[in-house]
Formats: sequence, C-alpha cells, structure tokens
Amino acid sequence: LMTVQLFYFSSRSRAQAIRYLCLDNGIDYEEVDVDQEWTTKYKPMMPFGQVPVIEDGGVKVAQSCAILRYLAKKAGLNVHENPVVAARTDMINDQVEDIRGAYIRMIYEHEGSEKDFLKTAKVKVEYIETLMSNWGSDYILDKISYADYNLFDMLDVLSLMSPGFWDDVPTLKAFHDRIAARPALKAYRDTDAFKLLPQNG
Ligand code: 0HH
Repeated sequence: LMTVQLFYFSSRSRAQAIRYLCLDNGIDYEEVDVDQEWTTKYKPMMPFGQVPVIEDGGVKVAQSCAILRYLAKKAGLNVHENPVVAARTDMINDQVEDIRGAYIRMIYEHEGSEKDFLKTAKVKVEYIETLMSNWGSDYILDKISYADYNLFDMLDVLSLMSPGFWDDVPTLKAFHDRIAARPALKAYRDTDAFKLLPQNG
C-alpha cells in the first residue's frame, strides 16, 4: 500500500473528500499542515500556489477533484471508460463543485447572505435528488466512486448549516447515512480529531 502526503490547512473544506476517499480505501496518508509558513515555505512549492496537494512518490498532484480521480484510479475504484457511466459521476461531481464554489464565495468573499446561499444550494441539491432517485442505485453508480465522497461531504456541510435540510431529499438522506456507516468513515467521524476539525480555515 502507498503512503501519500496531503498538504492542506487545518480544516475540512477542500481536503475532506480526499481524506474520506483515502480512509475508506486503505490509502495511507500523512497530513502536512501548511498553516505555519504558508506564504514563505509551502505556497511556492505547489503547482498552482494552492492546496490541497498530494505528493505521491515525488509526484505532486494539485486541484482537489484531480486528486480524487488520481487516488480513485490508484485505489482501483472504478473510474469509468464507458462515457455514459463516466458522465454520471462527473456531472454529479461538477454540480457539487458549483455548490462548493458558491459556499466558498459566501464564506471567504462575503458574497451573498447565508440564507441566499442555502436557497440556491437547495435547488441545486434537489436536482441531484431527482436524478439519484431515478437512477435507483446505492451510490451514484452501483459501486462507490470518487464523486460520492465529494457529494457526501457537501451534504454534510449543508445539513449542518440548515436544520430540516433532509426533509425534502430522502434519497440523499439514505445515501448520506449509507456512506456515514461505512466502517472506516464511521470510526474516523467518531474521533475528536474529526469533530474538532473546523469546516473552514
Ligand atoms: N480549485 C482548487 C481546488 O479544488 C481550489 C484550491 C483553493 O482554493 O483544489 N485553495 C485554497 C484553500 S481552499 C488555497 O490554497 C479554499 C478555502 C480558502 C481559504 C483561504 C485561507 C487562506 C489562508 C492563508 N488558498 C491559499 C492561497 O491561495 O494562497
């Protein structure tokens, strides 16, 4: 099994789906906390001057979703060659990224109120609910893929922000419960290390 280094700030944010994918698939990873010396030491080392970045045997991979797909391939998770199947995972992932982008602009750039963000996010999530309910599988596909971890983390964020979030999205509630119950993720999410890790930096 491989050990990779994960460079990130001490928060969940854009690293959390990567952590889930690693833990759930036996990928050993070492956290490198870049909070101290970010500008002087770490930023100049990064391919795009940002994190998350993973380093695997001297190779650096940047961009959170590229990292998810890279690790999924290495872990033998299905990264599908069939264009129709691949499109399902990728389109859900990109929808999640649209929601995440709006979230990050709200938090860090104070763009729009929390209420407006939640209203827009709810509409975007309800489209995912309808698709997943029609597709009828336990995960986005019949087996877990990189995008499931990203969707799971986004749902986690939204449900923590918004009481009653689950009421209109029963398929996604069942999906979230199913992923949260995966043994490695359940054990990790029960730790103080996870509970105390802030969502944002
Ligand atoms: N599209 C990229 C990805 O998905 C976006 C990466 C990114 O925005 O990987 N990285 C940010 C940290 S995550 C980064 O490296 C977004 C939260 C913003 C928090 C900023 C806290 C800054 C504290 C010094 N930002 C640092 C930088 O750009 O210098």
